[in-house]
Amino acid sequence: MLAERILKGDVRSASRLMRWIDDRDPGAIPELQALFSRTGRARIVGITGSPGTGKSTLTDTLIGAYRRQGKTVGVVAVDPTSPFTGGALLGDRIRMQDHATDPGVFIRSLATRGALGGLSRASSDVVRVLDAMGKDVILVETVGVGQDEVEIVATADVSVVVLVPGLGDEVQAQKAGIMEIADVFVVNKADREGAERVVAEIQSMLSMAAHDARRPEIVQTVAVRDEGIDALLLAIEAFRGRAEDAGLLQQRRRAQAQQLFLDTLQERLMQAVRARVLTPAESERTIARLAARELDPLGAAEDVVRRLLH
Ligand SMILES: Nc1nc2c(ncn2[C@@H]2O[C@H](COP(=O)(O)OP(=O)(O)O)[C@@H](O)[C@H]2O)c(=O)[nH]1
Ligand SMILES: [Mg+2]
Repeated sequence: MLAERILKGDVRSASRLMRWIDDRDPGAIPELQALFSRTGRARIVGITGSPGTGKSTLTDTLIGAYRRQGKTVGVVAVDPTSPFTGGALLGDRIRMQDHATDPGVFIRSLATRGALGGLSRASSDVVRVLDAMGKDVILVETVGVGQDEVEIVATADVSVVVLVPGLGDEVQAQKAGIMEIADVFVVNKADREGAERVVAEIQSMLSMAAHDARRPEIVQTVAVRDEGIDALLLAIEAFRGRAEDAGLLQQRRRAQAQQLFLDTLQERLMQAVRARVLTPAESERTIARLAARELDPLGAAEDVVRRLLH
């Protein structure tokens, strides 16, 4: 099994399993099962924000900072804007080349060929492989756009949201989705005009929020010059400490376990349905009858459930 070799530190087996995960190859399932009991140790940090805000540059500098602390690092870079080639990540790969020969660092890009919802699933599966490999810290870089990304970020212990000056009403625009999940705000490109204004906007948004362990810190960085990275590390650690004390971390891990269980159950049930009841031909027939209004969706679903149970 790949899992055994991965647990012994074999990097090529890990790469192989990650490729299976990315391709949604069912061979990955028993391997992930075998690894599961060896996961749950790593600290998972999500980094999200609009394209071009400097997430990869920040990730790169964070890798360096954690390595200086003697920690091993895993990275998952998710880019859904590039479903065909994964080519958008080429720049990231080149940039992170410095770490490519460091055995304490493992970087994986996800091309995310999977179907809807497959993205967050694949990402959390790859995180689990890195965790089982014994990486101390796992950085997950995602573009903050859709529901998938919100779900990916929900698998992290700490979520860092990256904003930059000069994108107009950045804070307002992002408010609906990704802003609520921020544990730490980074205002990157602080070398540019307007960083203070972005900080003020975040502050005014936060003044309406509760003053508890959840209240995020705001850190200004210039990722290209490695400035503010120590402050960012401190903010990440401080949040983790507060979250642990307030029971938030345990609560999150429980929610993640619940999500993982329910997602897996759903997937498994659909497999069983397709294998036993809803063959492709049967599915076609049902859909045609629905389209012709000879059948209603609930009735059709009830029929499938009844036949699955008998
Ligand atoms: N001026 C400035 N440019 C930056 C900074 N951080 C990143 N960049 C540049 O912004 C561009 C996008 O960075 P990248 O890390 O690829 O962003 P991503 O799409 O969020 O991963 C690159 O050209 C970086 O060199 C910064 O702090 N200041
Ligand atoms: Mg990037």
